[in-house]
Amino acid sequence: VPRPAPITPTRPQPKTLKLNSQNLSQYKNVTVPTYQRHGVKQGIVHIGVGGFHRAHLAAYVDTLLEQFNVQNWSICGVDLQPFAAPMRDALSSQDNLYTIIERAAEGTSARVCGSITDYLFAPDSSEAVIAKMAHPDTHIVSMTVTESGYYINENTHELQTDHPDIAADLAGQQPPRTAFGYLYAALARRHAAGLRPFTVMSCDNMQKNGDISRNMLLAFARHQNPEIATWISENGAFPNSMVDRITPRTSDEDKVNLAKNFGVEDSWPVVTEPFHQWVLEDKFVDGRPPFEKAGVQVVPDVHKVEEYELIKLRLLNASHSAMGYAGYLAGFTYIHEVINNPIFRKYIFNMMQQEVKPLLPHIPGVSVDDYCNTLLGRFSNPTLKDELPRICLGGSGKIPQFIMPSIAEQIQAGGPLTRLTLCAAAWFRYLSGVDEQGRAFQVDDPMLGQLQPKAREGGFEVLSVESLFGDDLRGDARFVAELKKALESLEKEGAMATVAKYA
Ligand code: CS2
Repeated sequence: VPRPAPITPTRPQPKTLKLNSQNLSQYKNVTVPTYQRHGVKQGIVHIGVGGFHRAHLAAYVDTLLEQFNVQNWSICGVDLQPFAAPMRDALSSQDNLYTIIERAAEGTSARVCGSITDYLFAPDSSEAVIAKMAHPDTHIVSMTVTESGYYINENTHELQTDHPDIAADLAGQQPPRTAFGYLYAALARRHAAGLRPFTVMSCDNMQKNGDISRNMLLAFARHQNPEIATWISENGAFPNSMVDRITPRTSDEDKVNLAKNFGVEDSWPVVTEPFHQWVLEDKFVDGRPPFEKAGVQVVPDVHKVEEYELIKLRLLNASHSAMGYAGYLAGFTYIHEVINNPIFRKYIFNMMQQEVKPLLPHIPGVSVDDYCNTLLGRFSNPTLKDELPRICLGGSGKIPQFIMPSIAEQIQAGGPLTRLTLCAAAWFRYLSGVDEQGRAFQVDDPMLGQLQPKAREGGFEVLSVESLFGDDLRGDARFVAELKKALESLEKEGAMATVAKYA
């Protein structure tokens, strides 16, 4: 995604203007969309208009609209959960425009993104959302609903049909609660209307995110109507992808600085790093934008996508988790502070090099060592201010994805796994919601009700949760012993001393 040269103005701009279509031409030092936003059809409906979507897919589509004049591919944003009401309010007050603030160590640049041209909020009208997805102009439904939005049992790899949200959707309660409830309702409508299915494009951080979307949706559909399940299975498409761009939570200070330095009054800008990457399997059933023109690595070979996914999830996201839980317990606030601490830096570097790297595939032209060094640079970016609570939230969707598969493979290989195990132990300890000074803090996790009591009994019992951890882990004596040891050390010596011992 091309960007303007970084500018950090030394003098405040004379006036600030509220972000909306009319004011666009008046901003200085800000890249703005010059394409006609109105005539463009919304070929993409995207579920989950959080920071990541707005810094990633929406930014790539904005480039296509601005530079390549694509006509049928703007985005209709959708949020499903009531907690997203502030996003609805922010976008609707500024013609669905928002600013992407790109922060590098060398300076900051700002770009207004125009690719979201409509927005629907399911709690206002679930029917409007289903009708939009079922509309013939919709060719792709993409989603970032977080790892836990897939309701996958990490042990059996099946849909958690007994989860209250899925059970409610399967029973037809209205409005639907899950993405699958909406996808199914819209696809059933397309089936009845004689249309093709849309492509379901997951943009979540999961190994085989397309395959998981497919398997979960088909399981859901089979419970509803096997004929529709077969139709989706035979005619639908679920590309796998590796998505990457570190996107911290937007703070009030970010908004103030945007107004002060760039003159843009935006009620919800998004802050991100210059780096971005997207490797996408070329598997679409009803057309797609020419993503490659905007720099997306569109590849025909699913194995290539899987290799990139493995490298990214098990190095970047695993390192984030390893810095997040232990770093929080050790009293840090931001990722760059953790990685700039020599003990943590050594721990993360050695976890990547010694425990993860030997398990990774070799992609010609991609050096894992360079990849790790780039990661250390990205983590160290002091201007990003990526807060640990963002990294720590939803661990039940992260640890089983980012950490446990490497541990399971090291169990098989008889290889080193202590640093990875410390990361899992730190999460178990973190789940207790009590810090090392005995102060309570809030843990944000959809499974907290089930996990916290176990975490408070010393932590080890968290491993007994069958929907998260496989018998291969529970049944391995070496891993079990290492986990107990790490938990004990965290309890007795604290996170900092334990990381120093394990580094
Ligand atoms: C982070 C990711 O939430 C997390 O655990 O690791 O959000 C990470 O910032 C992105 O995957 C970067 O692409």
